[in-house]
Amino acid sequence: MPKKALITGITGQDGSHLAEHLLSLGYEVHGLVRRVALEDPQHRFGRISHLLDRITLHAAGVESYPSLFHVFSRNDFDECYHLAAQSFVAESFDDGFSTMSTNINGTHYMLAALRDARPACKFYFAGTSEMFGKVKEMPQSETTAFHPRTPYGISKVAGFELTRNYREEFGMFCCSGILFNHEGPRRAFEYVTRKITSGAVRVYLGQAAELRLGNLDARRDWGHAADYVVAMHLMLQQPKPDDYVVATGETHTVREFCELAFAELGLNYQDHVKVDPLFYRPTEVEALVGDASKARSLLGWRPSYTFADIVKEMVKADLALASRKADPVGGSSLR
Ligand code: NDP
Ligand code: GDR
Repeated sequence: MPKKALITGITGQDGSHLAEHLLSLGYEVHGLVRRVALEDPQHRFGRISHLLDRITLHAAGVESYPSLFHVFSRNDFDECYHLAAQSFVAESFDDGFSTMSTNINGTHYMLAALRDARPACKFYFAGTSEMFGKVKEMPQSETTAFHPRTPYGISKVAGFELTRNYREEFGMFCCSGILFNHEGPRRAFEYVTRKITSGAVRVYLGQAAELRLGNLDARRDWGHAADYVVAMHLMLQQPKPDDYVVATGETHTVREFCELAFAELGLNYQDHVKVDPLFYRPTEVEALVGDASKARSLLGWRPSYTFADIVKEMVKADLALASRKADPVGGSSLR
């Protein structure tokens, strides 16, 4: 019998990579989507359109216990990957309440519905390096104290604690991945990496003269989403549930990302990137770098993409996208 997995947030960057990975391992893959997505598949299913005939979708709201209970009571999932979240940090400053509601209540309802309907189902929570925020040490590991600096980070700390509590209080197999930034050509346009690669391509094609960004000195530990979903799956295959940092151990500035991306197109970023205070955050997470030794030794996980590989792949993909459409790569004015 193939294992049955449910992915919430299957329409997102990670959900689409995870669905591919689990299908390649022989899983029966199910996804939870908003009803509105089912009504507008052309726009909402862009990242999973190539998988639609191999997966089963269920319409449910992560903020509705009854709709989750309904799905869980009719399907005996072995594993559940809870990825659905309001994941754009800048948006969380503008609307902290809806970020908290989706990310905290959504996680709580998922856990409660699983406990009531499928307590044996293993659960993965999408934790994040944003929980470290104003970092207490370099690099950050599973033992580093949290100090979130954004409503998003706070919501994820709450989700992390709920997940740990369901493990301890109800004995459920609940794990959190503390994943550092991970990217790729499926990243949405408002995140800085995709904003840079799509923006550089627009400049290269003469569709834009400049690219406006915020803090170029912020440092992130950037990996590739295709590598990181492998770690999510490995966490749920261990004898005991636990939490793991997933990171490359390298840190780079936004400026370095710009330098490589523009250079890939034969351009100098200094001629085109303009700093705009609009894109600064009220409280910034200045520098992140993860220590993934636990994932390396217990899960046998390691990243396969280098920083340079990721930048190259994203620029190449945006260039290919631009050649398929007239003005395809968007351009984001969002913070
Ligand atoms: P995306 O933003 O690409 O995907 C988010 C997913 O969540 C989408 O499928 C979206 O559905 C769904 N979603 C958002 N709001 C709701 C809601 N109110 N109800 C139901 N579904 C909702 O994120 P990623 O794939 O990049 O990230 C996956 C998870 O991992 C998130 O929880 C994120 O916070 C976390 N994470 C991501 C990291 C990264 O670097 N990518 C690092 C660490 C953690 P729809 O398409 O309908 O909008
Ligand atoms: P982040 O990703 O906040 O780390 O969250 P993002 O790419 O949005 O920002 C990274 C860094 O770049 C700086 N920056 C800008 N960011 C954006 N979006 N737009 C700009 O114009 C810009 N200029 C500079 C930011 O200030 C920041 O320091 C991502 C998300 O995927 C989260 O869901 C996830 O939890 C974390 O990564 C780990």
